[in-house]
Amino acid sequence: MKFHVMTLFPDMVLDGLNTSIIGRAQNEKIIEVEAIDIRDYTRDKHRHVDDYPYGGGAGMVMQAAPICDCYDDICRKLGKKPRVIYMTPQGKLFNQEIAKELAKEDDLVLLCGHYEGVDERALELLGTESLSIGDYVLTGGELPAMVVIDAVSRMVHGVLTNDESADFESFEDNLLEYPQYTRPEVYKDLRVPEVLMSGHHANIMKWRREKSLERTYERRPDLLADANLDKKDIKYLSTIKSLEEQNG
Ligand code: 4F9
Repeated sequence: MKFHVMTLFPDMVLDGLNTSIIGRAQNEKIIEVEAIDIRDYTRDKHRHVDDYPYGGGAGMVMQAAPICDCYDDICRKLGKKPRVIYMTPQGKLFNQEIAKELAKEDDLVLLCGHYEGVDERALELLGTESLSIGDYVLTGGELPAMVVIDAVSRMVHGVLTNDESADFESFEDNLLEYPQYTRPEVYKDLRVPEVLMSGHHANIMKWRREKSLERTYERRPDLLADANLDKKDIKYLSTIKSLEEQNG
């Protein structure tokens, strides 16, 4: 899978994705990240990519032409028109389900804005979809694009090794991850939970499931509405709830 990132700061994007698992996946050619400098597509002799907003107001707006020309060049080289995703707080909230869905694409274009935004006509002409990574404003779309690339890449077959497998993780059943422990057995008087030392696989699985349910209930109860729960899970949750009611 190839990501084509349209940005004013190509080094920021490349530098942030060349380490660890995503760096390895690029070395192994399982994924590719290309960062294209929108400034290379300006026809202005001063290489301007932004201008004052019509109607007045603070800040600058990225012009449509360099963005559209940049996208046309990507399409010409690929011989097709890949989906374009514009990173904006006004977009649909990114989540694991969207990451999985995007991982099916062969090519994906990510548009990173700066300043006060992008001329609306560029978004219209490119038929962009919009994604937000959360309700906050950043200085540009590069970090959100990197977040999306990371989350999508790890859903691409071959990016994670067996050890790193995506199966038993947070959000798989729409539940939070259970707590993890490693050596030593006692650290600053804190013991590893006994069941994890027992070697009893079925008990360990049961304990982990219950911890996941407990955590999700306490920290992210909103997730439970869409969680994959069986009868035992529902029963366990109801015992947590009644314990809570008893203790006030
Ligand atoms: C994009 C914030 C996506 C959150 C882009 C400034 C952004 C953002 N999610 N903030 N430019």
